[in-house]
Amino acid sequence: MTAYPPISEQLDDLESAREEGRRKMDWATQHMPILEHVREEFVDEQPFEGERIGMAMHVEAKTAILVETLADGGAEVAVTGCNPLSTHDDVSAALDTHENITSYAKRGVDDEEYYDAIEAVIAHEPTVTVDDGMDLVAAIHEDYPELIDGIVGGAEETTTGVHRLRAMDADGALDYPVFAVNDTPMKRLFDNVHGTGESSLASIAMTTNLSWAGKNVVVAGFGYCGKGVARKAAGQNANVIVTEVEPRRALEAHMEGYEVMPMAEAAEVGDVFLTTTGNRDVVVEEHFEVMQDGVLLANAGHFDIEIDLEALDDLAVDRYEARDGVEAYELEDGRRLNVIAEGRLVNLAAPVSLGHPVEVMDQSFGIQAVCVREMLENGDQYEAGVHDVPDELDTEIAEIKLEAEGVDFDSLTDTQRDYMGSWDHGT
Ligand code: RBV
Repeated sequence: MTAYPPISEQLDDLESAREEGRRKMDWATQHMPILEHVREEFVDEQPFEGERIGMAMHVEAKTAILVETLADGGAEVAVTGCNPLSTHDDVSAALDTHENITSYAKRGVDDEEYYDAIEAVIAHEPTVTVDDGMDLVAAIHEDYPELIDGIVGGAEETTTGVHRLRAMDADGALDYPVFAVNDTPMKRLFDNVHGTGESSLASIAMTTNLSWAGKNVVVAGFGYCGKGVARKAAGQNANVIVTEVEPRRALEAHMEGYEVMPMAEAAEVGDVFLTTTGNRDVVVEEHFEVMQDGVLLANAGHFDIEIDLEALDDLAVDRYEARDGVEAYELEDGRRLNVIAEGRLVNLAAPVSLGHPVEVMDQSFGIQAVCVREMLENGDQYEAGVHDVPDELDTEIAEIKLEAEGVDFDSLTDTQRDYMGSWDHGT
């Protein structure tokens, strides 16, 4: 195995990086009541004593609070990034001061360093994995299958990761149990919708200093993320156009009042293109050929495969950095197509990006934390494969959040509960 160094051995001004990273984490934690609640429980009960948790996630302030929460529960945690551009080095360095945590995450790594860092995490021989995008699970299965016997289970954060895991499971190739954290209501309805919507639009606005008002914003894909982006863009007075391949989703977008059309048509009229499909080749050469001068191209899906940048590069006669985080591709006829954050997920990978808002990540990471607890308490009840998160864990997190927000809500009476459970009542 490689001897890839932790972040603390890679930075020049380590002390000030750690200080700044800690400051970001202090801010985040003030707005993360769920993790604070869970952390108190973990500190008291030490549920992870003797366990080793391997993580590949977007290492910034909110993720750092999850990492610390797990470490404070007694685990030894090794963490790295899940995207070459989303790490905040200062936060990574601050994490690396914790006696139970080793952080290998660094911003701007190339492919080789990215995978070396994943291997460095694997070298800790994790008993639990926490992934965002499934790169850790994939690397363990492909290159270190001998470790699988020692792994109790894992948890996966995002749509793309769960999609990959389900494909792996269908092939009979997934050899330990993994919770599909992404698929819970507490994740999907908030993180995917509000989180992606708000943070993608905010990152694009901050990166370009341009307005949404009056723009034709083309949203590719009307899943949970696309719905959020479309709704927030409409809320900023954009004219939203949706492209879809699934008839019911296309109809849903239509009934929500958005324009729905094929990408070939949208390409001609769009001012901003934002992909959220999780699939490859969504915006390709035939679309570049008809786009207007000055369009913005950005991706909010997990991987940088939705916009065909190779084809765009082939078409371009010139390429230059128009602003921090904006690469202009100039075509033969003089049109400039502006790609934001190298087509990587824009809410985390642009230089100014901060990821999803703190409040939604508190929810997502609250579920991650109780999933790790569940896996270690009851791992023997879960066979190899993808598992839905038990609903009572999801409701537990919702209740903690509602209490923190001071929101009261009703509960069923016994009569109502009986009624809902019976079938012999008609007109
Ligand atoms: N995401 N993490 C952040 N730490 O700031 N922002 C978004 C953060 C997660 C989100 O849960 C989504 O499913 C995943 O990133 C996509 O890689």
